[in-house]
Parts: sequence; structure tokens; C-alpha cells
Amino acid sequence: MTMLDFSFMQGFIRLVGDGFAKGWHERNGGNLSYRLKEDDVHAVAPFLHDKGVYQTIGAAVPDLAGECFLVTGSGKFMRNVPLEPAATLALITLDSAGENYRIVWGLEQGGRPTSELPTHLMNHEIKKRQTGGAHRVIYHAHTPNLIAMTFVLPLTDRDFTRALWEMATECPVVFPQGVGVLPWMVPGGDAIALATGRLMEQYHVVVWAHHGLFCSGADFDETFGLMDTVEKSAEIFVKVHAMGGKKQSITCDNFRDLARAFKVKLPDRFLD
Ligand code: 2HA
Ligand code: ZN
Repeated sequence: MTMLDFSFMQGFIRLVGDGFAKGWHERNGGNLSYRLKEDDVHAVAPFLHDKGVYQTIGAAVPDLAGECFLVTGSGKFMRNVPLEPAATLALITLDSAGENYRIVWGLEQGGRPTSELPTHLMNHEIKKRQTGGAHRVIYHAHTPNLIAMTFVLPLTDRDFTRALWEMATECPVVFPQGVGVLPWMVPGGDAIALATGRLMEQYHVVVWAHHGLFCSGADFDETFGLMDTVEKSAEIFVKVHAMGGKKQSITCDNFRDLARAFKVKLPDRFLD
């Protein structure tokens, strides 16, 4: 048994490899984090070291105090993660205040957790509360078609939600809350973390204009599936516009019928 035999580790590595194969992770683009279950934490204990020193997270996340996360490393290439997981990933634990972290496994040749650690952890804290602990995965990717959309559509939740819902019938069922949209912001700091968090209170998907997407989900399949669904819809949007734009589309009454049939609640503000 090694660290790489745990199913959460395999699920994490598979997601990263699939994201790279999709073309979402040029160079060191994108990052991923997973909040370990109690069972995971007990199971991995024999494989951890205590050489790591506490460092500041750059954000306070008291509701995550003492929790353990698997995260991608800052500057590490997603393409290399399946080949060298112990050099590109880190397992970190948070202190009892939820203000500092230390590395207990991984980044064997040195390094730091993802530059987006404050955003990941602040959003894990929000999602843990909002979903009663169900959500454990936060994923950021540079999805090209969605990024292209942010150069032509008004940067509002309504414009993006309606455009994405209309481009693929499954979308309102997969993300009935819609998507939140942020204007361009400097990556990596607490300003983008706070702004993303405000939108994550309402949505599981947040668009970072001219940059990429931020998604939350219960497990690796659900979170990857959400990213994939949004990006595929964005790809159809790009094709439709390249062909001269919509000539017909799914109507508001169609959406209402869909909501009834699939028992989802679509916010009225997106249906007029
Ligand atoms: O990891 O994607 O947003 C590099 C990034 C920062
Ligand atoms: Zn990014």
C-alpha cells in the first residue's frame, strides 16, 4: 500500500489528467483541491510526516480548522501530475484556528500549494456550510470556449446563465442555480477569493472573465462533469456564433416545462 493506492488520490489524479487531455491546463494553468473525509484522514495517517512548518493561508477559515486537503502545487504543470504525483501535489493540514497550513505529504522536490489556495479554502468553507458537508471538491480550469464567451457577452450572471442554458438542454438540469460571473480580477489574492465566495453562496459555477471557470461539487465525477458540461455548452455557443448566430432557440416556456419534468427549480430572474 502506498499513498497512490487510495481511491481519493486516484480520483484526483484522474481528474487532472482528463482536464489536461481536454485542453484546459496549458503550462501551470488551473488548480484542484479535495477536502478529505474522516476515513481518508485515518487511512493516510501512517504515510504522513511532521516536518512541515506552519505557514499563513492568507485567509481565515475557522470552519475548516484541523481539516486536511489534497491540493495541486503552485507552478506545477497539470500534465505532469499523473507521472509525478508526489512532486506536484501536496497534502496539507490546517491548524486549530484555520489560519495556517502545513504540508504533511508531497511536493517532494519543494514548492508551495496552489497560488489560488485562499480562494480554494474560502470556498470550501462556504460550500461545507451551504451543502451540509457534501461538497468536497473545488476545481479551477482554463476552459477556452467559456473564456472566449467572456469577450463577447455582457459580464452578468443572467447573460451567461441564459446563453449556457440555451446551448444544451441538459444545462438547466445540471446547474439549475445558473452561473455567477466576475469581471477580470488579479488572480491569486484575497480580493478574487472574497468575490468568488460571494457568488459561490448562490452558485456552484463561477466565471472568471478572460481567465476561466471555478466549480464546486461533492466528488470528482460531479465536479469534472459540471466543468465539462459548462465548457461543452460554451463550445456550442462559439460554433453557433461562428455560423452567424441563433435563428431559433429554447424558449422560456420550454425551460419551465423542463423544470417541471426534471423537478428542478429555475430562478424566475433568468426566465423572462
Ligand atoms: O495555477 O490558474 O489562476 C495558475 C492559475 C491561477
Ligand atoms: Zn487560472
